[in-house]
Amino acid sequence: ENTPPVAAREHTVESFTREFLRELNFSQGVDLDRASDNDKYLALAKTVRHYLMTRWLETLRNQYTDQAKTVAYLSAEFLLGPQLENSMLAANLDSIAAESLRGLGIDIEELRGVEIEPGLGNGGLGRLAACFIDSLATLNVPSIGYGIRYEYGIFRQTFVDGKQVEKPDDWLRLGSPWEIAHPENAVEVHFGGHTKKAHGGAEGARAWLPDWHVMAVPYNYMVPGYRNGRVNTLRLWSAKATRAFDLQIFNEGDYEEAVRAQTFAENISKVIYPEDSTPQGKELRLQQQYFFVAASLRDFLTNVLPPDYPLENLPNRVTWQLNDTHPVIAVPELMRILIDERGWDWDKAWGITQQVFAYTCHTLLPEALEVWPTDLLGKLLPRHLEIIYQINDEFVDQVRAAYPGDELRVRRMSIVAEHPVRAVRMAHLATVAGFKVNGVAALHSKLLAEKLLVDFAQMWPEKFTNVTNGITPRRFVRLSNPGLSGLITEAIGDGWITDLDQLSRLEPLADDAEFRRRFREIKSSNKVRLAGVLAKRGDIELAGDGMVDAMVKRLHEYKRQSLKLLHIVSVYEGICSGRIPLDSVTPRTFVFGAKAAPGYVRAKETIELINAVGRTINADASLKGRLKVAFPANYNVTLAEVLIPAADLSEQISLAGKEASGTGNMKFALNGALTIGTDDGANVEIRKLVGDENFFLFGMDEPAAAALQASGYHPDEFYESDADLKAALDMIASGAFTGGDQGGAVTSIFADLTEHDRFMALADFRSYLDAQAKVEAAYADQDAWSRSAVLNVARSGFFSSDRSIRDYLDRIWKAKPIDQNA
Ligand code: 26Q
Repeated sequence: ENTPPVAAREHTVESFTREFLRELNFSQGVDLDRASDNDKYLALAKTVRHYLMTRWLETLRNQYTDQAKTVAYLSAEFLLGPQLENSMLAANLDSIAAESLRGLGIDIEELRGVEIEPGLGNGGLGRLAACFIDSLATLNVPSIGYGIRYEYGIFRQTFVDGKQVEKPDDWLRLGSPWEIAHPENAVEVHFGGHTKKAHGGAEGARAWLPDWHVMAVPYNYMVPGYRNGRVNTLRLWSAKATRAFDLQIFNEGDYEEAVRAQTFAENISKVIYPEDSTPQGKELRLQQQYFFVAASLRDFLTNVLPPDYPLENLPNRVTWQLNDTHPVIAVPELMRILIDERGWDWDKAWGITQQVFAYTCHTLLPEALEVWPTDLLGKLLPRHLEIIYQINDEFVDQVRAAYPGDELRVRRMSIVAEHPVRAVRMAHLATVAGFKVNGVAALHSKLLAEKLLVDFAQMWPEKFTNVTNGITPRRFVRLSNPGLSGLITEAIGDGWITDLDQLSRLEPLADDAEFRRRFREIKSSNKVRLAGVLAKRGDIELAGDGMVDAMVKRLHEYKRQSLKLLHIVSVYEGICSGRIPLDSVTPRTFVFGAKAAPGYVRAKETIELINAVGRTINADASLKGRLKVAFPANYNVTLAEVLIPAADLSEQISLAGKEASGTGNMKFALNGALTIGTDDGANVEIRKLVGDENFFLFGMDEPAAAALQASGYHPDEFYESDADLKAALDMIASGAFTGGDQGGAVTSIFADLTEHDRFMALADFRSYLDAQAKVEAAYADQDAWSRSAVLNVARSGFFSSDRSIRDYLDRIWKAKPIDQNA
């Protein structure tokens, strides 16, 4: 390997043990024989943290001297997952720590079980941010992540009678050893009030007289590169009331009111919004966005840049990457700083602003685009609204100049919408201000430029680019699949961990019977590991040594968990009615993992129905255990790490043109699952790379789906004309899974699918069933299946987030890794 194993060089099992015991005694205040698992976990975490700290301080010191361009990744979500193992791996302490603890009679596995993962994200977007900061550090790119330290992460999902019930995620209850608070560096963030003409200052400068403010307290997290000595920073902000909290209306010297005011301020970082598709225009959400963005910009300009840095040169020192529109209020915030605080004129400020922001879009659903009513925006951030209006005035003039007389186009493109209420379209603002706009997979970027943002792409074709998402191979292969990692390393060395294209060297081994046998052996021990975890969580069983067929992702209609359900019901109905001989059915466990947004009724009904079908199938002795449905509650990063390595089949079945990319699809392929999927998002690229013969494609492609939608889609025609589909839907409607109950979720889902079916599950049903038949046939030949699985691994190196980050560097950031040897 070319990178020096930093920690291993400097530390021994003995020194590690000494440090661990010192932490136990002097930080936890307990003796080893009295220590709880939590004490031991915290002592271990702090020991590991110490090792990384030196490197962190070094990285921070270099930040000033290097004068390098920094990538500031602004994201309302970072779905980090458990930290202990990843930190040990990065620091090259994993084997030292294991040996040290073994020597003390401690089971390190037990301690890992104590860790509560920080669930500071909803799903794909938040996890992508976490993968990206891992890759940035590993690639030696000076960078900093900025986000929110939610006191409550994504809710903990429980099931009561098969229905989702949300519980607060009190992830900080035992303290987090991975964060370091810096209250002394707190930043004031202002809200409300009004503006007036500034005395002096530049033309157009205004004074903002806010009427309340909160403190933003930074909490730093270490982001270690993989064994390269770099430790970057993730800075998450927590809201704290000022001691003299001066919200006018609460300022009457009333103690109870004062405490209430404090609570009000601290609510800003209290809880993550669990909606991830149909954003509600809630004031608190806007407060969160401005809160972390204002603090982050201030922090960067005053703490990361050298004192008195000339902001004319800002584009040489930073790109602020906007992770979706959530941080877009940064655009008027920078304008405000430059004009009102630094006295710049408008054109100069806009010239710089347009060079430092780039925007990543993560959706194709128009209803998922953020729009803020100007009433609300003006009340909370009056100066920012003025600036947005002015940006829009100039922009609209530009459109008129480019397309004389095309007022419809002007209306379509305007940053400010007039209907149904006057509101700011954040995606338009981001596109106008950003110097680049990227989608997250090839198809998505194409559709962005041809559909969602077509007017903008016509006006500024050079602004639009693609960066296909990726995942970190450190967490999602090396850590989560030690068996496969060992096999790969034995075959090709361990260079793949930081250079995933090297997996292509496994290709010849797909034809090696012994290699395939060992691959299968690993898959099956990963299933045993999964079965153990599921058993511990409840009475969920796997179907013997059968196929593990997994669909894990947020619950959304466009992702079509309902189509998966129709398949399961159809197989079950076929067995019950004698159409399908039980012996012909491949033993298989359908695994679901999915949280529904608490207010998303249809999604919750779908969960209820999946659980109802699962309960029925799992209890039906006539199936002889050949079919099982496992729906463990609370799918999260921790569970993903045991589930994905055990999967044979990856379900990626969204309606074509709706899933921007998907990243779970990549994790499965890299762990040797075959995909059954539509021609959507990154599936398109996966299929191209792994080959048609190693991928089960089905369903309409995007043009076909768009055409069917446009011609008038009638799901009842599919229901009436396909006997199997009808039988499956009728079985659901009959109450067969709900103890005879034909109301509630049953009626509602049946009616929706047969009457509306917005995402055309019924239209793709037959094709999906045919593809599932091919899956069954292919799985029957285990040797051929494992050949395909190995080829999936060998050909998926492209999906490393290291490659994504290199693409961002080349296409967008124009920043360079620091040359370590320089
Ligand atoms: C916005 C405003 C108010 C409240 C919530 C939100 C909000 C929060 C989260 C909106 C969207 C999200 C998350 C979106 C998301 O996860 N998108 C996914 O991003 C992945 C990474 O690019 C893609 O792979 C997925 O295709 C895409 O669905």
